[in-house]
Amino acid sequence: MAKILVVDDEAMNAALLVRHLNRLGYEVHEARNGLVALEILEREEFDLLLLDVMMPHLDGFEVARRVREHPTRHQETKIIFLTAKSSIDSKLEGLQLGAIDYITKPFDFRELQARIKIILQDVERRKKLEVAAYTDFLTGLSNRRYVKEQLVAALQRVAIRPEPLMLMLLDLDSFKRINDTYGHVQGDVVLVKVAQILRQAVGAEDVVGRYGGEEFLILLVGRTMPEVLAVAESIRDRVAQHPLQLGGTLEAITISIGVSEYGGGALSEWIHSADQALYQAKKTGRNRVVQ
Ligand code: GH3
Ligand code: MG
Ligand code: MG
Ligand code: MG
Repeated sequence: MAKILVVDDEAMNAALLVRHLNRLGYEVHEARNGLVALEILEREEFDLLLLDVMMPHLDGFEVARRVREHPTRHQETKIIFLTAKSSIDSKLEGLQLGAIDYITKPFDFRELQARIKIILQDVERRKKLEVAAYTDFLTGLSNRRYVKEQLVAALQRVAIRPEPLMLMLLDLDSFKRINDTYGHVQGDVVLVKVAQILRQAVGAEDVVGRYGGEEFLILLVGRTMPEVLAVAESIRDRVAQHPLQLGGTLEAITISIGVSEYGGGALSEWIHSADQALYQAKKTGRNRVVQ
């Protein structure tokens, strides 16, 4: 459901808008001046702002300016100005601030409704594309692009506020043989099953991604090495304890895991160190966790 914030200093205007929009099924919040609007925007994201311009203290243009200047949030939030200021200069100012529309009061609610519908349909489409761009099609896990962005973001965060970052690289053992024996379609089934085990093994806030063909990556924040090794060990064990029915045969699947804690420095070094640990796990017999 789309979320809309109505910002207007006149109680009647605000109440009328909120009631109309609620009836259309949108989730509507209300702010009666610019400062309150900014406070709400500190806490929550909205799909659309309906902004009055003339308000005491902080006018609608200034609210829009601050919203657009926010370093990380609200970049995608759509803005419609709803105002009695009808001069071309005001319209231009509103549009130059990045508003998608500028509607002058008095207005016909049916027109506003139609415009909002078009804008929010577009927002919906963009959200779907964004999810698709960050999702691995086969397993439904995050894809490599998303994982990479999360790793970069995590390094930026710990540079400001230190906390432990743990990286797990996981690679299915002898997967080529599974493909060769049972075919690629069955191989894909194995990847989906393993992905499910990984997703269930960690919390919703942990990043779990498909990093390559039969290689996965997990990023855990704020956990100690013993905790993470225990998680890795339980993943290894669950995979090994879940043989899969492939082409009429019960086939044991195993996974090797390399774990590395971030120790400062470049992202590539950190990934390399997890990769080295994974390589050791392979070299020393597979189906094991190496730190
Ligand atoms: P190791 O234990 O050393 O990891 O051996 P391995 O056979 O797993 O390693 P290798 O890297 O030689 O083979 C990985 C195989 O994974 C090769 C490739 O055909 C298969 N693979 C990669 N992506 C996919 C995929 O999306 N679906 C399927 N079915 N197979 C894939
Ligand atoms: Mg006003
Ligand atoms: Mg591999
Ligand atoms: Mg492998």
